[in-house]
This record gives sequence, C-alpha cells and structure tokens, in this order.
Amino acid sequence: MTPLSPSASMATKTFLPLSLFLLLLPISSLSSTLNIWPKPTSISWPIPAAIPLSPFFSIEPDFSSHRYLHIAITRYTRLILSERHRPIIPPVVNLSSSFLCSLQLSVSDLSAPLQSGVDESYDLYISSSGAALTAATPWGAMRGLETFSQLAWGHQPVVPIGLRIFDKPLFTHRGLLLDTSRNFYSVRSILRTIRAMSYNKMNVFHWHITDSQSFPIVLPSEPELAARGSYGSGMNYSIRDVQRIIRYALSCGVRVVPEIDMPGHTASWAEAYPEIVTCANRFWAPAGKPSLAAEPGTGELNPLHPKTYQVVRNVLHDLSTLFPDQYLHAGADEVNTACWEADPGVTRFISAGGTHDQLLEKFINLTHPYITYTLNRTVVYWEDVLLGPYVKVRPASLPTESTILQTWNYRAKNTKRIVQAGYRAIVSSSNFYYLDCGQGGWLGNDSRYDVQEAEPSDSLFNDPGGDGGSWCAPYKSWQRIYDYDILHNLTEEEAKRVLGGEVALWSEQADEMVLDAKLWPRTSAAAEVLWSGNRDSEGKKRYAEANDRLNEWRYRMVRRGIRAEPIQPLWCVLHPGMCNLEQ
Ligand code: CP6
Repeated sequence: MTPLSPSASMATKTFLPLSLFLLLLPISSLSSTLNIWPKPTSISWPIPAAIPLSPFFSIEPDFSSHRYLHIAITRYTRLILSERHRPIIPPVVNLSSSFLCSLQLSVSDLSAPLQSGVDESYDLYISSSGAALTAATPWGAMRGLETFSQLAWGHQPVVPIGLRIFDKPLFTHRGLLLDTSRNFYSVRSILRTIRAMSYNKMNVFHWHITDSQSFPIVLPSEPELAARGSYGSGMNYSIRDVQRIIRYALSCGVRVVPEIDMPGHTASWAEAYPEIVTCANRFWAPAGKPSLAAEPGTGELNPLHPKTYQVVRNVLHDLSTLFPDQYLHAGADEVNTACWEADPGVTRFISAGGTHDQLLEKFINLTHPYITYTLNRTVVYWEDVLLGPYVKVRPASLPTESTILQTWNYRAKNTKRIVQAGYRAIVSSSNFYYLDCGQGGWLGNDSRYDVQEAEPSDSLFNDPGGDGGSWCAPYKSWQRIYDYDILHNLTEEEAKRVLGGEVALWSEQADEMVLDAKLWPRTSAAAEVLWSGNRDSEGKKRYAEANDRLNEWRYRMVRRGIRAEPIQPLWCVLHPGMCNLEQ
C-alpha cells in the first residue's frame, strides 16, 4: 500500500488495520473545530473562515483608567501576537484577504469589584469587518480576552470569523487550594499558578498559608510567628510579597482567599508561643483509632488559654488588613481530641464534666463573631466544625448567613447535610479533587495510604449511603475529576447553595519542582466542569471530545510556560483520531 503521509506510513509499522482505518477516517473528524478550554456555554461558527491578525493588532480602548483590566489587556495583546499555537488538527478554513486590526472591548460597569457572584459573562463576535467583546464587568472582559487568545492559531496568527460566543460560568466559585506550609513555594511559582488559573477561567486562589509544619507569612503584629515558625528567612512571604500576589491575581480576575488554619494544624505557632499550643510537634496517633491530623508536627491551639485569643485576634486582624477579599478562611478542620488532652488544663476541664465539643465551641464563639462583626468578613470553615466526626459545634454558633462550609470528607452526603442545614457549600471532595493523592505516604510504611476503597466498617469515617470513602489513594486522574458531579444527589433547591468547587494540592509531598505537573492539566478538568459542565447538548458526558481538546490544551499551556504533564503519547498528535476509544 502507498503511504499517503508520514503519519500513515508510521501507522503501517504497527499493523495494517490501523492504517486502513486512517484512510477511512470520516472527513468530519478532520474538519474544523475550535479548541477552547473550558468549553464556552454557546458557540456558533457556521462557515469555516478565518482572518489574519494585523501585526499591529490591538485591543481597544486600553482601559488605562482600570488598573487591572489595563494590565490584562497589555498581557493578552502580547500573548495573542506572540503565541503561535499549532493546533493538532489545523482547521481547514477560507482565509480572508484583509487583516483584523483590533478587538473592540466594551464594559458596562467598570466599578464592579471582584467578589463572589460577580458577573463574569461575556459576548464575543468576530467578523471580517471587526471584532467586538462585550462584558458587564472587567472580570467578564478578562474571561472573554482569554477566549479570544485561545481562538488565535498559526505562525501568522489567524482567528475565526463569522463566530459568535455567549459565555458565562455555571458556578461562581471555581477554586484551587495550595498548601504553602508543608513545603515552601516561591512567589514566582505562585504567580505562575495564578496565571495558569486565569487561562482556565478559575477565579479563587485558596491560599492555605499556614499549618503545623511551618508558618511562612510575616504578619505585622505577630512577626515572631514567621520569624520562628517559618522554614527560614528566605522561606516566608513578606507584606510586599502578599501584595504582589493579590495585585497580580486581580489582573488575572482571581480572588485570593487566605486561610490560617486553627485551632488544629498549629504546631508551627509553638515555635514563638509554646504556651498556647498543645501536643506541639508530637505525632499524635493513638493505636487502633483513625486519628485526625495525625502527622508529625501535630499541635493545636489551647482553647482554655487566654493568650491564645490575644494571638489569634492579632493574626486575624492582620489577615483582614492584608487581604481585601470578603472571605476569610479560618480552618477548623481535623481537631484531634487526643492532642488537646495532652494539656493538663484540658484534662481537668474534661474530668470536671466538660466536653470536647464545648472546647471547640468556646474557640469558635470567641473568634467567629470577631471575624464577622469586627473584621467584617464572611467566615469559611472546613465541614468538620459542623459534622465532626470527633468534635463539632452547635449550628447556633455558626450563623448561616456569615458562614460557608467547605466539604472534603469524601462523602457526597456531607454536601447535602451542609446545604440542608442552610449553609452555603464549597465542594472539595478528597475522593475526586485531591491532587496530591496516590503517591504513597510520607511516614515510611503507612498502610493508610494503600486503602483504595471504603474505610473499615468500624471506622468513624464509615458512612453507609455516602459515595464511598478512601484515605487519599488512589491518584485522581483527569477523567475521574472530569466525571465528578458536585451536585450529585441534591435537589434543585439544595443545589442553589453550592457555590462551586475547589481542587486541592496538599503539599506534604509536593513543592514547586513538581507543582505544574501536579496541577495541570488535571485542574483544567475541574475548571471546565465548574465553568460549563461535563455534558454535551444532548446531556451525554463529553469525554471523547474532551480528551482530544484537553490534549491540545495541554500543549497550549506548555507553550505558555506551564509545565503541565502529558495525557497521551506524542504519537497521538501525529495520528489524529487514533487515541480515543470512544470515537
Ligand atoms: N491538612 C489540612 C491536610 C488535610 C486537611 N487539612 C488532609 C486530610 C486528608 C487528606 C488530605 C489532606 N493535609 N490542614 C483536610 C482538610 Cl486525604
């Protein structure tokens, strides 16, 4: 048989039916598709035609009065003209003989702040006589600019014409959690991560700043916490670093929600204030019991020590002056009662008839109103504060209007319980959204990390009727993440209280050397589901189509300096249509 092309001749090396199959590939699978990630809500491009961008292409006006939109416009103009993306299957198009000189941008409300629920919709129209992007807010304009940048391809960049896109997100909260305590991340790697988030139209950077292992943020009224509790002088974030991150994030349409985890996960505070931390730096894992936060470095703030509240209020106050976002995440996950009981004062309280729940309640009652009323912030806590399993507080201490709960305990029912109780929820199920999983443990031979399915039935984590549990294993593939429906099992009414989702990179076994590959393109899978869902217009899951589009998206991210991991062999790029079981 005569090889038609280099790729067909390569296929004959494998076996004949494959190359025959290539020859018989339906024209439609090679025809023009536009690869945008995440997929827009509505796109129409009836006639495959395109127009070259003028070498002097510009976005107009330049909105120099809006600091962040202006920066975004400058960045996108440069990106669009320099990127030269090569599609895996180059669209076959009629090329217009004229040039596109500008994209006309109009924004109706320039003063809209970047906050939860802000209008991120946009409308993009490109024809041979011009291109127009309309948005209600600067943040929607940024989403539209991102889409426009993904529409450009080729060495002499061209964009499709006769194209119309209406787009808006399904969920208001599309986040990524990064833990900068277990291992340190440079400011540069954080900025790159935020940039990659904006490529994927994500809008919340949940910065899990501190934990038991280190306290890497320099706070003006409590400088000793970082001076003693960070990994070293080069391994903490100064006020200027924080401001730089927040400003850069604004230019990407990304909010920064800070988390200082408390009262658990606080051993690092003991370097400066040993008197307010119980069981600091002791590995608290009682034999035979699943033990929360049981990792070396365990430590918890002592809820009975008055000094605790002095330090905590200073920390929270500084946090609210540094971070402008309406949300303030105050942790409250995995409080380990055994760790508290390492303190004689706590043991006395318990033997006098006090309960662990009362201890947590005391801590919450002395901090939640301070955050809500004095600092004027909406509190985000982990689900544990309401759902246990060891300690929890009464809903009365957690006003529904000023509290948002973030799920993680791999049980779909938890989201249901939270929204049924009237709270807004952010979904971060560890069974789907934990990006660090599947690496084995870091404590030598720790069998918890081998558990693949449900926990043993006598475990406190066992939850009949839930969606099954796992410790952390296995690795969450992009397909698994893409498949996950965060509204699973909820009624329409309940679903309204789900703000969205967050993938999480806990960093016991990650640092900036592996950051990009751990995050991307798996985070892109969640980003698309949270932006426009995972189903086609007939309601069928769009895996096959998403597979090819994600593969191409990965290459585009790599060209943009994001070291995303490959999802397929390069061979698949040379053999379009061959690497998808569902086609
Ligand atoms: N650190 C903090 C962690 C985890 C949580 N909080 C965690 C728990 C279980 C798994 C992965 C991560 N390492 N502060 C839970 C929210 Cl499987």
